[in-house]
Amino acid sequence: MIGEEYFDLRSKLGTDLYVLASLVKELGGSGDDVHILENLIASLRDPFVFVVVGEVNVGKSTFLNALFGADFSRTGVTPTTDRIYFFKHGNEVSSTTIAPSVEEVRVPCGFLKDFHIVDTPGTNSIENEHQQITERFVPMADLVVFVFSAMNPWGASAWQFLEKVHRHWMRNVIFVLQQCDLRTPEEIQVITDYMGQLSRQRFNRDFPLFAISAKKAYLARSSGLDRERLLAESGFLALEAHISETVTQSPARMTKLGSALRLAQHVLDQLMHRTSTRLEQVQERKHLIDEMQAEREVQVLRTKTKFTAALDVTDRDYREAAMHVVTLADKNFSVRAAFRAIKEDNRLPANLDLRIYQDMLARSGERWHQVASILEDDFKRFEDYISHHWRGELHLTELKNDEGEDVSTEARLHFISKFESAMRRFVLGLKIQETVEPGMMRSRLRARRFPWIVAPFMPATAAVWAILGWQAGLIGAAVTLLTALMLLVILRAGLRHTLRQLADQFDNARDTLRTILSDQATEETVNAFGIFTRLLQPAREDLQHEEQSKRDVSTRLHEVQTSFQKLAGQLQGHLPPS
Ligand SMILES: Nc1nc2c(ncn2[C@@H]2O[C@H](COP(=O)(O)OP(=O)(O)OP(=O)(O)O)[C@@H](O)[C@H]2O)c(=O)[nH]1
Ligand SMILES: [Mg+2]
Repeated sequence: MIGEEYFDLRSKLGTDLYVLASLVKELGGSGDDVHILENLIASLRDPFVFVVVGEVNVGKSTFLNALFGADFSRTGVTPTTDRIYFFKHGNEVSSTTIAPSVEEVRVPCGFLKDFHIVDTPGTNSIENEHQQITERFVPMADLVVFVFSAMNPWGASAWQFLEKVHRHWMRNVIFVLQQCDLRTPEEIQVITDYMGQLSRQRFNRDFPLFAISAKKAYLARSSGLDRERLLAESGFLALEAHISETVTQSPARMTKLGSALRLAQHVLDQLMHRTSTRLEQVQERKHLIDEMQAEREVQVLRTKTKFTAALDVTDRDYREAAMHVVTLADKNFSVRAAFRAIKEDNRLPANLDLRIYQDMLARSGERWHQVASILEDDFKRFEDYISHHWRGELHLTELKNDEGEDVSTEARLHFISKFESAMRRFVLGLKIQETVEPGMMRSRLRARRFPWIVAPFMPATAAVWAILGWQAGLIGAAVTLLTALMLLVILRAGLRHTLRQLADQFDNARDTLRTILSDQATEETVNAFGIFTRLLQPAREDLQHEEQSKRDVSTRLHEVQTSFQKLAGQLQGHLPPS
């Protein structure tokens, strides 16, 4: 293929530019960068322009068809190219007159995407088109092919035409001696020698000259029979090699690739810089969140430690309250009270648990309100710490509840209500009533039985007194008294025992109270500070996600970078010395 090396470089660069542009877009980069890259991609597509000139019927159109292996230009024995044909790529064949005697023809031929071909009528046919060709097409041409026929290479019009070409553009001119199959190699040698001599005389320079047979080349390409031999004989291989070199060595094109690469490299550098800066930021942010999480845990411990004093004081308060209740109970637990209770059936000490609950609230309530305020203050301070470190990126509006109340205040109120219910739970857990009731019932039963046991002794004593005399009567009275006394002692011992049980119960529950309150306070603190985890965790996950995607992008950018370096190396050999 003609210009394979150039097209290979160009297509690699095009792919890299495309990848880079999509990365810029993906990263939401600047529209300018995307625009630059898209323009670069479009500019790479600039096709090569070949202009073919020569006298009528020398085989210009046949030469073009053979060169590109396609029948896109009409050929024939009579003059067929009657105007300037500008061949470009199109999805279907179409033809538009773009200027008097200039026709733009669109043909669905792949190579026309890279090459625009200008086929011209014979220089000896219509004079007024010469100007158009020299002024309009030659300056835009990468290659101007002068075709001569081996049958008559000396037609004056082609040579005259060449004189009209500005010297500047002559460097793009090559000579093609066509239809060489109609002459012997010796004749061709004579002709080419003379053509060289002539061009040196008239233009003071040599033009690259190729003796070819488009007919044979076309046959080789189209039929495939005896392909190698036909192609070798056609002289096309040397010509194609020269054109390839012209294309690949085209300083303008290579410089263009080079500057496209440089511009793209600049965009890439910026993108890489931005990506790595952002990656660093993201990692920093992630680290910061981890630090804040750790700090949050420490803060929870710190806040919890502040409860110890309150727990100690509450323990003391509890002992006092318990003592008070035991004293209170003591009055109800007297023998007299037991006897009084016979009449009034439900004379258990009323609601001892409610009393101790209220007593505890009265003694320690204020202290725990203070603890709740400590929690609120610590929470606010931590909120400040987070806002400060997170520089407003975290949406602390979330730290309001549905009613728009501060979460810290909510935490305080919640703490207080939870403290009260913990107390209630504890007091219920004491099961005072259950401890006291059996003993009370027993003593009441004993009190109730007392008269029934003691009463029969009285008439018995009286009878003994009457029958056996006063001595026996006295003994009977003593027995009665002793029995009554014994019963009272038993009754009192039972009551003491119950009271002791109650006191022990209170004492044993001290640890439970401490545990319940400590657990409750810990739970409230952990819950309150838990909101920061709920706030930080999604942010951390987002960052984690972004970190991963930035790493992926970075890898892809490095791939483009590597490819750019390779391209730069390849281009180096083709760039004109600066
Ligand atoms: N033997 C031989 N004949 C050729 C060769 N190339 C072209 N011809 C013939 O020469 C004639 C003219 O060919 P074209 O390609 O139409 O020539 P042209 O220069 O485009 O002609 P115009 O467009 O009229 O100026 C045709 O009959 C071709 O078959 C060749 O290499 N060898
Ligand atoms: Mg023609």
